[in-house]
Amino acid sequence: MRGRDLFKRYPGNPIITHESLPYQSNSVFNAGATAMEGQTLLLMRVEDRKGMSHFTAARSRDGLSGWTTDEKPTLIPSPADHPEEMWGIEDPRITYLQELGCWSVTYTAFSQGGPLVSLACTRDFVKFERHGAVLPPEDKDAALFPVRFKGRWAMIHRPVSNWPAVRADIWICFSPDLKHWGDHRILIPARKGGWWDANKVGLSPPPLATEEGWLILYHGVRTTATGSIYRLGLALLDLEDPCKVIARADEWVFSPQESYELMGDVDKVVFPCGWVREGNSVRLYYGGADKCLALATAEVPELLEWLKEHDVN
Ligand code: BMA
Repeated sequence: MRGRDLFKRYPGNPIITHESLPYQSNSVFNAGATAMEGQTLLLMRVEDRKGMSHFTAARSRDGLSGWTTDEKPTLIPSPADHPEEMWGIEDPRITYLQELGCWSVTYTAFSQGGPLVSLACTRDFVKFERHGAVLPPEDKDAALFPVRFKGRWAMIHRPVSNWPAVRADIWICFSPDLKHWGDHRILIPARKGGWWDANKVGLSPPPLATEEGWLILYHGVRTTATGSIYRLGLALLDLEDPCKVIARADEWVFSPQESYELMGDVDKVVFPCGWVREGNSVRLYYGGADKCLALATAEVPELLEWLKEHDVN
């Protein structure tokens, strides 16, 4: 099977642009996604014309078209009681926590000290209960698993280190209460040298439960003479012990190709923050070049089969 066939772009892409929002903005991209009351809900990152981001919800019956967007921003930065949100909130990832009957939203808060991981919970995507900053800067690309492991919640995140040179690996940590996080360890390291995912990787959408393990879609950032290229790769974690990486593919599976991915506010970027499974299919929602929102679909069994063929873990 050829990697380029795994994710199929929706012919109506881009599905949402800043021109289609009910109020003026600079861009709409990097949306979290979930199924809710028979609809697909996107929590979209909207960048305003001051440069700061907030979230606005959009809903669709089939998850493909007919999107209706909240008339006003759904969640705005609240620097008065959360100073870490002074320069905006970005890149939400949504996980439904059945045990608590709510959705967690992990997002990047752009603080004075740099980007960090914040957490909020919601039951309706109207009211949000903030848990505040859960991991200090620089840290991004965080998402919760939907279940506890041996009594503890688990979160994937992506701190940045400058040792021995700047590098960014995917980490995992655990918490008894969603507030205090510990047992930090590297989960998926960036590769080195000439690899497409050398030096900087990060989780894209939250881990997806499959029959064979937690499916991980992550981004790898390649630095070139003309800038970065954001591409996507696959890995698989053990269902019982998410610290165990069962497989990791060698090649990327999705890369900027269409004009709305190649050209925007940041060129050559595909950046998903959400996917929704329906039967064997998955709908992947991704930001195109930090400007618009696009959709691609894939078959989960095909992703798992391809991952096995390409495993170099
Ligand atoms: C990352 C994040 C994303 C963005 C990407 C490309 O660091 O900030 O929000 O889409 O860079 O610019």
